[in-house]
Amino acid sequence: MYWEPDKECLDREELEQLQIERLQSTLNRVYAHVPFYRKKFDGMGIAPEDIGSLTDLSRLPFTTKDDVRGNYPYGLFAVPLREVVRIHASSGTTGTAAVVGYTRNDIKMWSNLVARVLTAGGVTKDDVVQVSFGYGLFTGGFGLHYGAERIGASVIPASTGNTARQIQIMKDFKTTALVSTPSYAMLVADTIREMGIPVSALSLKYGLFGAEPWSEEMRQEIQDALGIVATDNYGLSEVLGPGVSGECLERNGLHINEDHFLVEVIDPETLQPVPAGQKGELVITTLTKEAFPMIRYRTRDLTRLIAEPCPCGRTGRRMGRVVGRTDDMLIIKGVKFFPSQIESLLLEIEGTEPNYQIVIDRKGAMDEVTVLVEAAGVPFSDRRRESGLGETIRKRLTHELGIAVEVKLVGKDAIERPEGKAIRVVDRRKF
Ligand code: DLL
Repeated sequence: MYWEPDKECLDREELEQLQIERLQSTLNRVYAHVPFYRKKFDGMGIAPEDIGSLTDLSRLPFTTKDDVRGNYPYGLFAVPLREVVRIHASSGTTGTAAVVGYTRNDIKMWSNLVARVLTAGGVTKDDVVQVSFGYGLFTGGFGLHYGAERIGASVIPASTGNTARQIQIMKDFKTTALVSTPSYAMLVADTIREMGIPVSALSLKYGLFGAEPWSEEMRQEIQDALGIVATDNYGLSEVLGPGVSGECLERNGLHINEDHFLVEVIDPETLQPVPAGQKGELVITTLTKEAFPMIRYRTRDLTRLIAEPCPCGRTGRRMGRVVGRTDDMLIIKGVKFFPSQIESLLLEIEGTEPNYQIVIDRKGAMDEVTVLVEAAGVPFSDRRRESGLGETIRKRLTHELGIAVEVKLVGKDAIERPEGKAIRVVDRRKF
């Protein structure tokens, strides 16, 4: 089943023609309305009309997360704010978050692309869709909500938290499709077991999971525990949010909505394209975004393109599941942050050394984060002050990062530094 069959099954030649037309209009748009791009293009001696074919794409400059941050908050918007009807932001503190905007047309397009992903994952207007993503600046909640509503499904905006209540809702409201992070689906499965509710008491059929990496083993586990068909979907705030790509029921790679995004996979060192099928960094150019167009955005996500046609009939090429990052961004329960965010916070708190280690463990279904912090100024005997400091750090980090973390204070030089270089992250999870 398709949401927009004429577009999802477009002949490749027609698709490429559409892509080049849309690329040219996007380039004209950014050149005319975004000084950052105009300066960059001018500096390289490129005018939008020089890009006459898809192979010319490689002549355009890349855009990075730092470029987005450097233009905080609205510097990369290509329309005046009065035309923007929605603003989202990726995680990060003020000044480091990526702020993204959508026009009314962008929201319509976004809803349609998410509707495609949901339809590919089995969802129809007869479904009851429970969206257990955060509603807020994060694109997950609203993005999937609008897509599910677009299909005509009955949408439950459950948001995150209070798992026992979510399960009660799932049971009483007869939820047929769960939309969340894969790790949340694992928690739901565990909690159902603990509550003694048999899966047969639920009406679940489909699970549509994204926003963080997961493995084929995790898919099997979730499918077996919840008795559902689970598909993977991918996206990122800087180019849209969810709706960039998603698996069909074949569950063998994520169909990219190529009529709206141009994708490349490059070697992150040489920045040259890698041969089809080979792993590299995904680079995305938006083709239809009005408020926040993106030219050659380096996602830092590692994946590969799958050129072979899919039995489902969609012609959009597929990407393999995301298998890693080329930077040190951490994803815990779908929340993204960088070790440097912890570092700058510690620098603000008196009595701590900016020497720390982030330990991530997966206990059962959920990730647990413990931050070891060297606290030099605290005599070890002074237990009360010590725990006070630990609590202060815990509260600040939890507040700042948006996820619960544990803090353990350790003595000066307690964190090992092999050859003087600290190991900032110990990730014991297996994907
Ligand atoms: O996570 C958008 C989204 C919401 C996608 C809900 C799917 C479902 P950001 O918060 O900007 O946006 O984070 C984007 O998350 O660059 C990847 O590193 C990671 N990511 C997203 N989807 C997947 C996935 C949303 N299916 C970053 N598999 C991306 C692995 C994913 N990683």
